[in-house]
Amino acid sequence: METIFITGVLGQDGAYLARHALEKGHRVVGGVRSSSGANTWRLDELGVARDVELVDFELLEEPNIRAVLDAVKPDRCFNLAAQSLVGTSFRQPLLTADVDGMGVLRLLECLRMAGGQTRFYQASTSEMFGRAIETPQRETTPFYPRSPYGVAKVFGHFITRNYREAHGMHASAGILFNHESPLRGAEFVTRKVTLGLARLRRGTGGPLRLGSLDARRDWGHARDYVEGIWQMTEQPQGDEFVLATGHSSSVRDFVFAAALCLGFDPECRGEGDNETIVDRPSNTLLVSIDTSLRRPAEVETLVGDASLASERLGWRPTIGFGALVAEMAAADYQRAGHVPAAVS
Ligand code: NAP
Ligand code: F7E
Repeated sequence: METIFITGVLGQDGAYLARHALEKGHRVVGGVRSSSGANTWRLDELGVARDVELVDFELLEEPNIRAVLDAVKPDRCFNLAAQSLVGTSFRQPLLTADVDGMGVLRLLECLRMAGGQTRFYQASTSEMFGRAIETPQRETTPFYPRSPYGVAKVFGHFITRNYREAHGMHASAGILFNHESPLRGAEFVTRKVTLGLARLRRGTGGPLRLGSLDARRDWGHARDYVEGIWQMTEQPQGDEFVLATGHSSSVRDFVFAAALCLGFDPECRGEGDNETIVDRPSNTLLVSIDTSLRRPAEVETLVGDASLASERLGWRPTIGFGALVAEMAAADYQRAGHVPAAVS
């Protein structure tokens, strides 16, 4: 039995990864910010809340990191904690840089000072490719981040590589493309859509406002992606791997798929910023455009090539776009029937 330490354990990936590690028979300790309320709804939904040991953890606070590592003595440390909202990073760029960039260095340095034997995983992101220089994006594609979030993550990525090369640490970085699930935060577009349309279907919410329908993403399922994350830390040495499905879909495609799952018959009307999506039979407005929700710089389209992960880790996504959307829509339809405060 190993001791697995997961920062950001209350987030989407943290919850799935905690369950994955528990199923493998390990002790799981999760870092939480009691200052933000430590809401365990995701661990509760997965039925593992009582099996994960929670410790107060803040990436901005080096003495706290040191004390936690000293007490926990992890065999593996998965750094999933981050200010992960791309839009927010434009409004809070310094905080984002401190948590998502310097926070990684603080953690790595504390691990090094503690002996450097802990296997480390850093949550890197396809947002580092930003205005992508080649398609599909792979491990060797140059980075061109388009947000403070992306820029901070590039620092986290390279400092992880540096600690591997300079200090011989077993340090890996997964360049993960968007991965979603019923446990996704409601601020992200996929969950915003499934939750919004489910409430509309239940008659408990109004039409959705989205920044645009054109952006394209490579959307996979978080359950698949935590298996790839785990595999990276099982390798003889640390390395960097892209995890992606290889297929991209637009926000419009996502809205259509979710609307169909929820029994609507969606149709586009109008063009550009006046485009709307309506339910044809009832003439109900489902989605309109709100340009104030757009970001100062946008990542238009991303699609990844996970060949290296397939070759070396034996990793392949098993849940396709249609099944992902159906699972999210069904979960939110259930929730919209009794709207729990935690996901509202
Ligand atoms: P998430 O749901 O937003 O979870 C992030 C977690 O980090 C939250 O539990 C949050 O705690 C915690 N956190 C934030 N600031 C912190 C700080 N200063 N100190 C300690 N903890 C802090 O994110 P996710 O979707 O699970 O993603 C996990 C990681 O993968 C993130 O690093 C994200 O940037 C990265 N990533 C995600 C995707 C994706 O598509 N999901 C793709 C590529 C990379 P609270 O609960 O207290 O707010
Ligand atoms: O946006 C567009 C938006 O916020 C997806 C994070 O997990 O994945 C996530 O970042 C696209 C963007 O995710 C709305 O502008 C349109 O083009 O769901 P999102 P993201 O920005 O791709 C990466 C890989 C991460 O690493 C991040 O941590 O959808 N979009 N209208 C909208 N997005 C939102 N949130 N809300 C809208 O109304």
